[in-house]
Amino acid sequence: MSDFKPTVIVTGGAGFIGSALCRYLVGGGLAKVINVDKLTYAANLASLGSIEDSPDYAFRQVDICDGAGVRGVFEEFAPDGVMHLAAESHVDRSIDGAAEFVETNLLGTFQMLEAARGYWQGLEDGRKPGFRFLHVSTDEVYGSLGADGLFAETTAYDPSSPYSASKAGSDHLVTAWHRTYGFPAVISNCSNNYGPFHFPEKLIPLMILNCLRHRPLPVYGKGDNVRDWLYVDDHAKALWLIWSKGRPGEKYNVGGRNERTNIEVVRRVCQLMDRYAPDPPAGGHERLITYVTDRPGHDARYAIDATKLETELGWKAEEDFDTGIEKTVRWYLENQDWWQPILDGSYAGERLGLKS
Ligand code: NAD
Ligand code: TDX
Repeated sequence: MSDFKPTVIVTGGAGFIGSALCRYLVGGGLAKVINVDKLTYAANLASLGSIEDSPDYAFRQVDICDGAGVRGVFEEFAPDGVMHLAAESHVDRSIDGAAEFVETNLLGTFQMLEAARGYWQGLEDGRKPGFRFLHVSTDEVYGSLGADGLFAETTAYDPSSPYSASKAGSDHLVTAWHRTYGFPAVISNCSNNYGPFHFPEKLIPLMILNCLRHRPLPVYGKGDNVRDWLYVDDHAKALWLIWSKGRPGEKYNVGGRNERTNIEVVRRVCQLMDRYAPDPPAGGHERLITYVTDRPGHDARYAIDATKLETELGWKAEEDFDTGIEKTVRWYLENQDWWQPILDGSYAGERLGLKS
């Protein structure tokens, strides 16, 4: 059985984390992947160029809110499980307009659960016990930490933004489907990811690309909010472990033990840009740092206790922040053909999240 290669539906596989997961699963020969993605502004099929011709990879453009469309994918591919990542993911956009967050994150997750449950119930006895549904969620469901402490799997939910509230609601649906129907679902809650192929509305790629364009680096508030940074490929490995070895009904926190204040992150990006893309006549990149109006409802600090994942499933982050951020900056410098079309099209770097 060790040669068994499961067939897995990955939703949101054209996004940042989903594409890293598809590359890991297909490139590593771990699974056959069906990427189910609506292709919103955040999607980019160019992130999948390295695997798009593989016989172990297929793509279907389907909205997860479309129950019939989702059921059709189950019928066509008869998968061994689901890794559900499709979501509206950007906190600032959820402040400007929450409707798509409620639709995709809550109602879309409901449609995925119902389609998967119906399919799972109809599976023959030999395949039924192995079926798994991994719901990929965020540490933002736990709300904000003070100066001390870490989020554990037992921490009470206390979401602050429309985004995190919609993710919290989706987590509750998944838990209910396990408790009520015995549906073999597992949940992961991860901290901030970073790395290649990250959409430039997010802090780290926005700072790199603004440095390149000599634009201000907008730091919200005082820059003292803390995030716990995880390199995206370490997250992909964690997700595979949780899908293949995690216990149904359980939650697993995923985090890199790499807490940084936002201003520390921005300064580090500036230092790396000074090294790899210096511009002596203009001066060091830190000159571009600009403090701007804070994000409404801005959580002060996130930090994950990943002990359960480390001890139960043997996961460990391989990248620390210093090595990961250097790789990331260099990737953006070497891959203008990936990000330039985004800046020319769907997102040019404007401030989001201030509409009320
Ligand atoms: P992303 O915004 O980069 O990608 C999301 C993908 O989902 C896109 O390809 C988009 O087209 C697709 N999608 C959106 N709505 C859809 C719909 N209705 N039907 C089908 N596809 C749809 O997001 P990401 O950063 O890769 O995050 C992936 C998942 O991981 C999300 O569930 C997010 O909540 C979670 N997460 C993200 C982070 C992070 O730091 N980025 C951290 C923890 C958890
Ligand atoms: O221009 C900026 N300036 C700034 O100071 C941006 C875009 C962000 N920030 C701050 C806000 C946050 O404290 O940087 C921090 C990181 O911001 P984002 O990149 O927007 O990420 P965050 O809001 O922390 O959420 C991310 O991690 C958790 C993902 O977008 C979520 O999908 C995930 O659940």
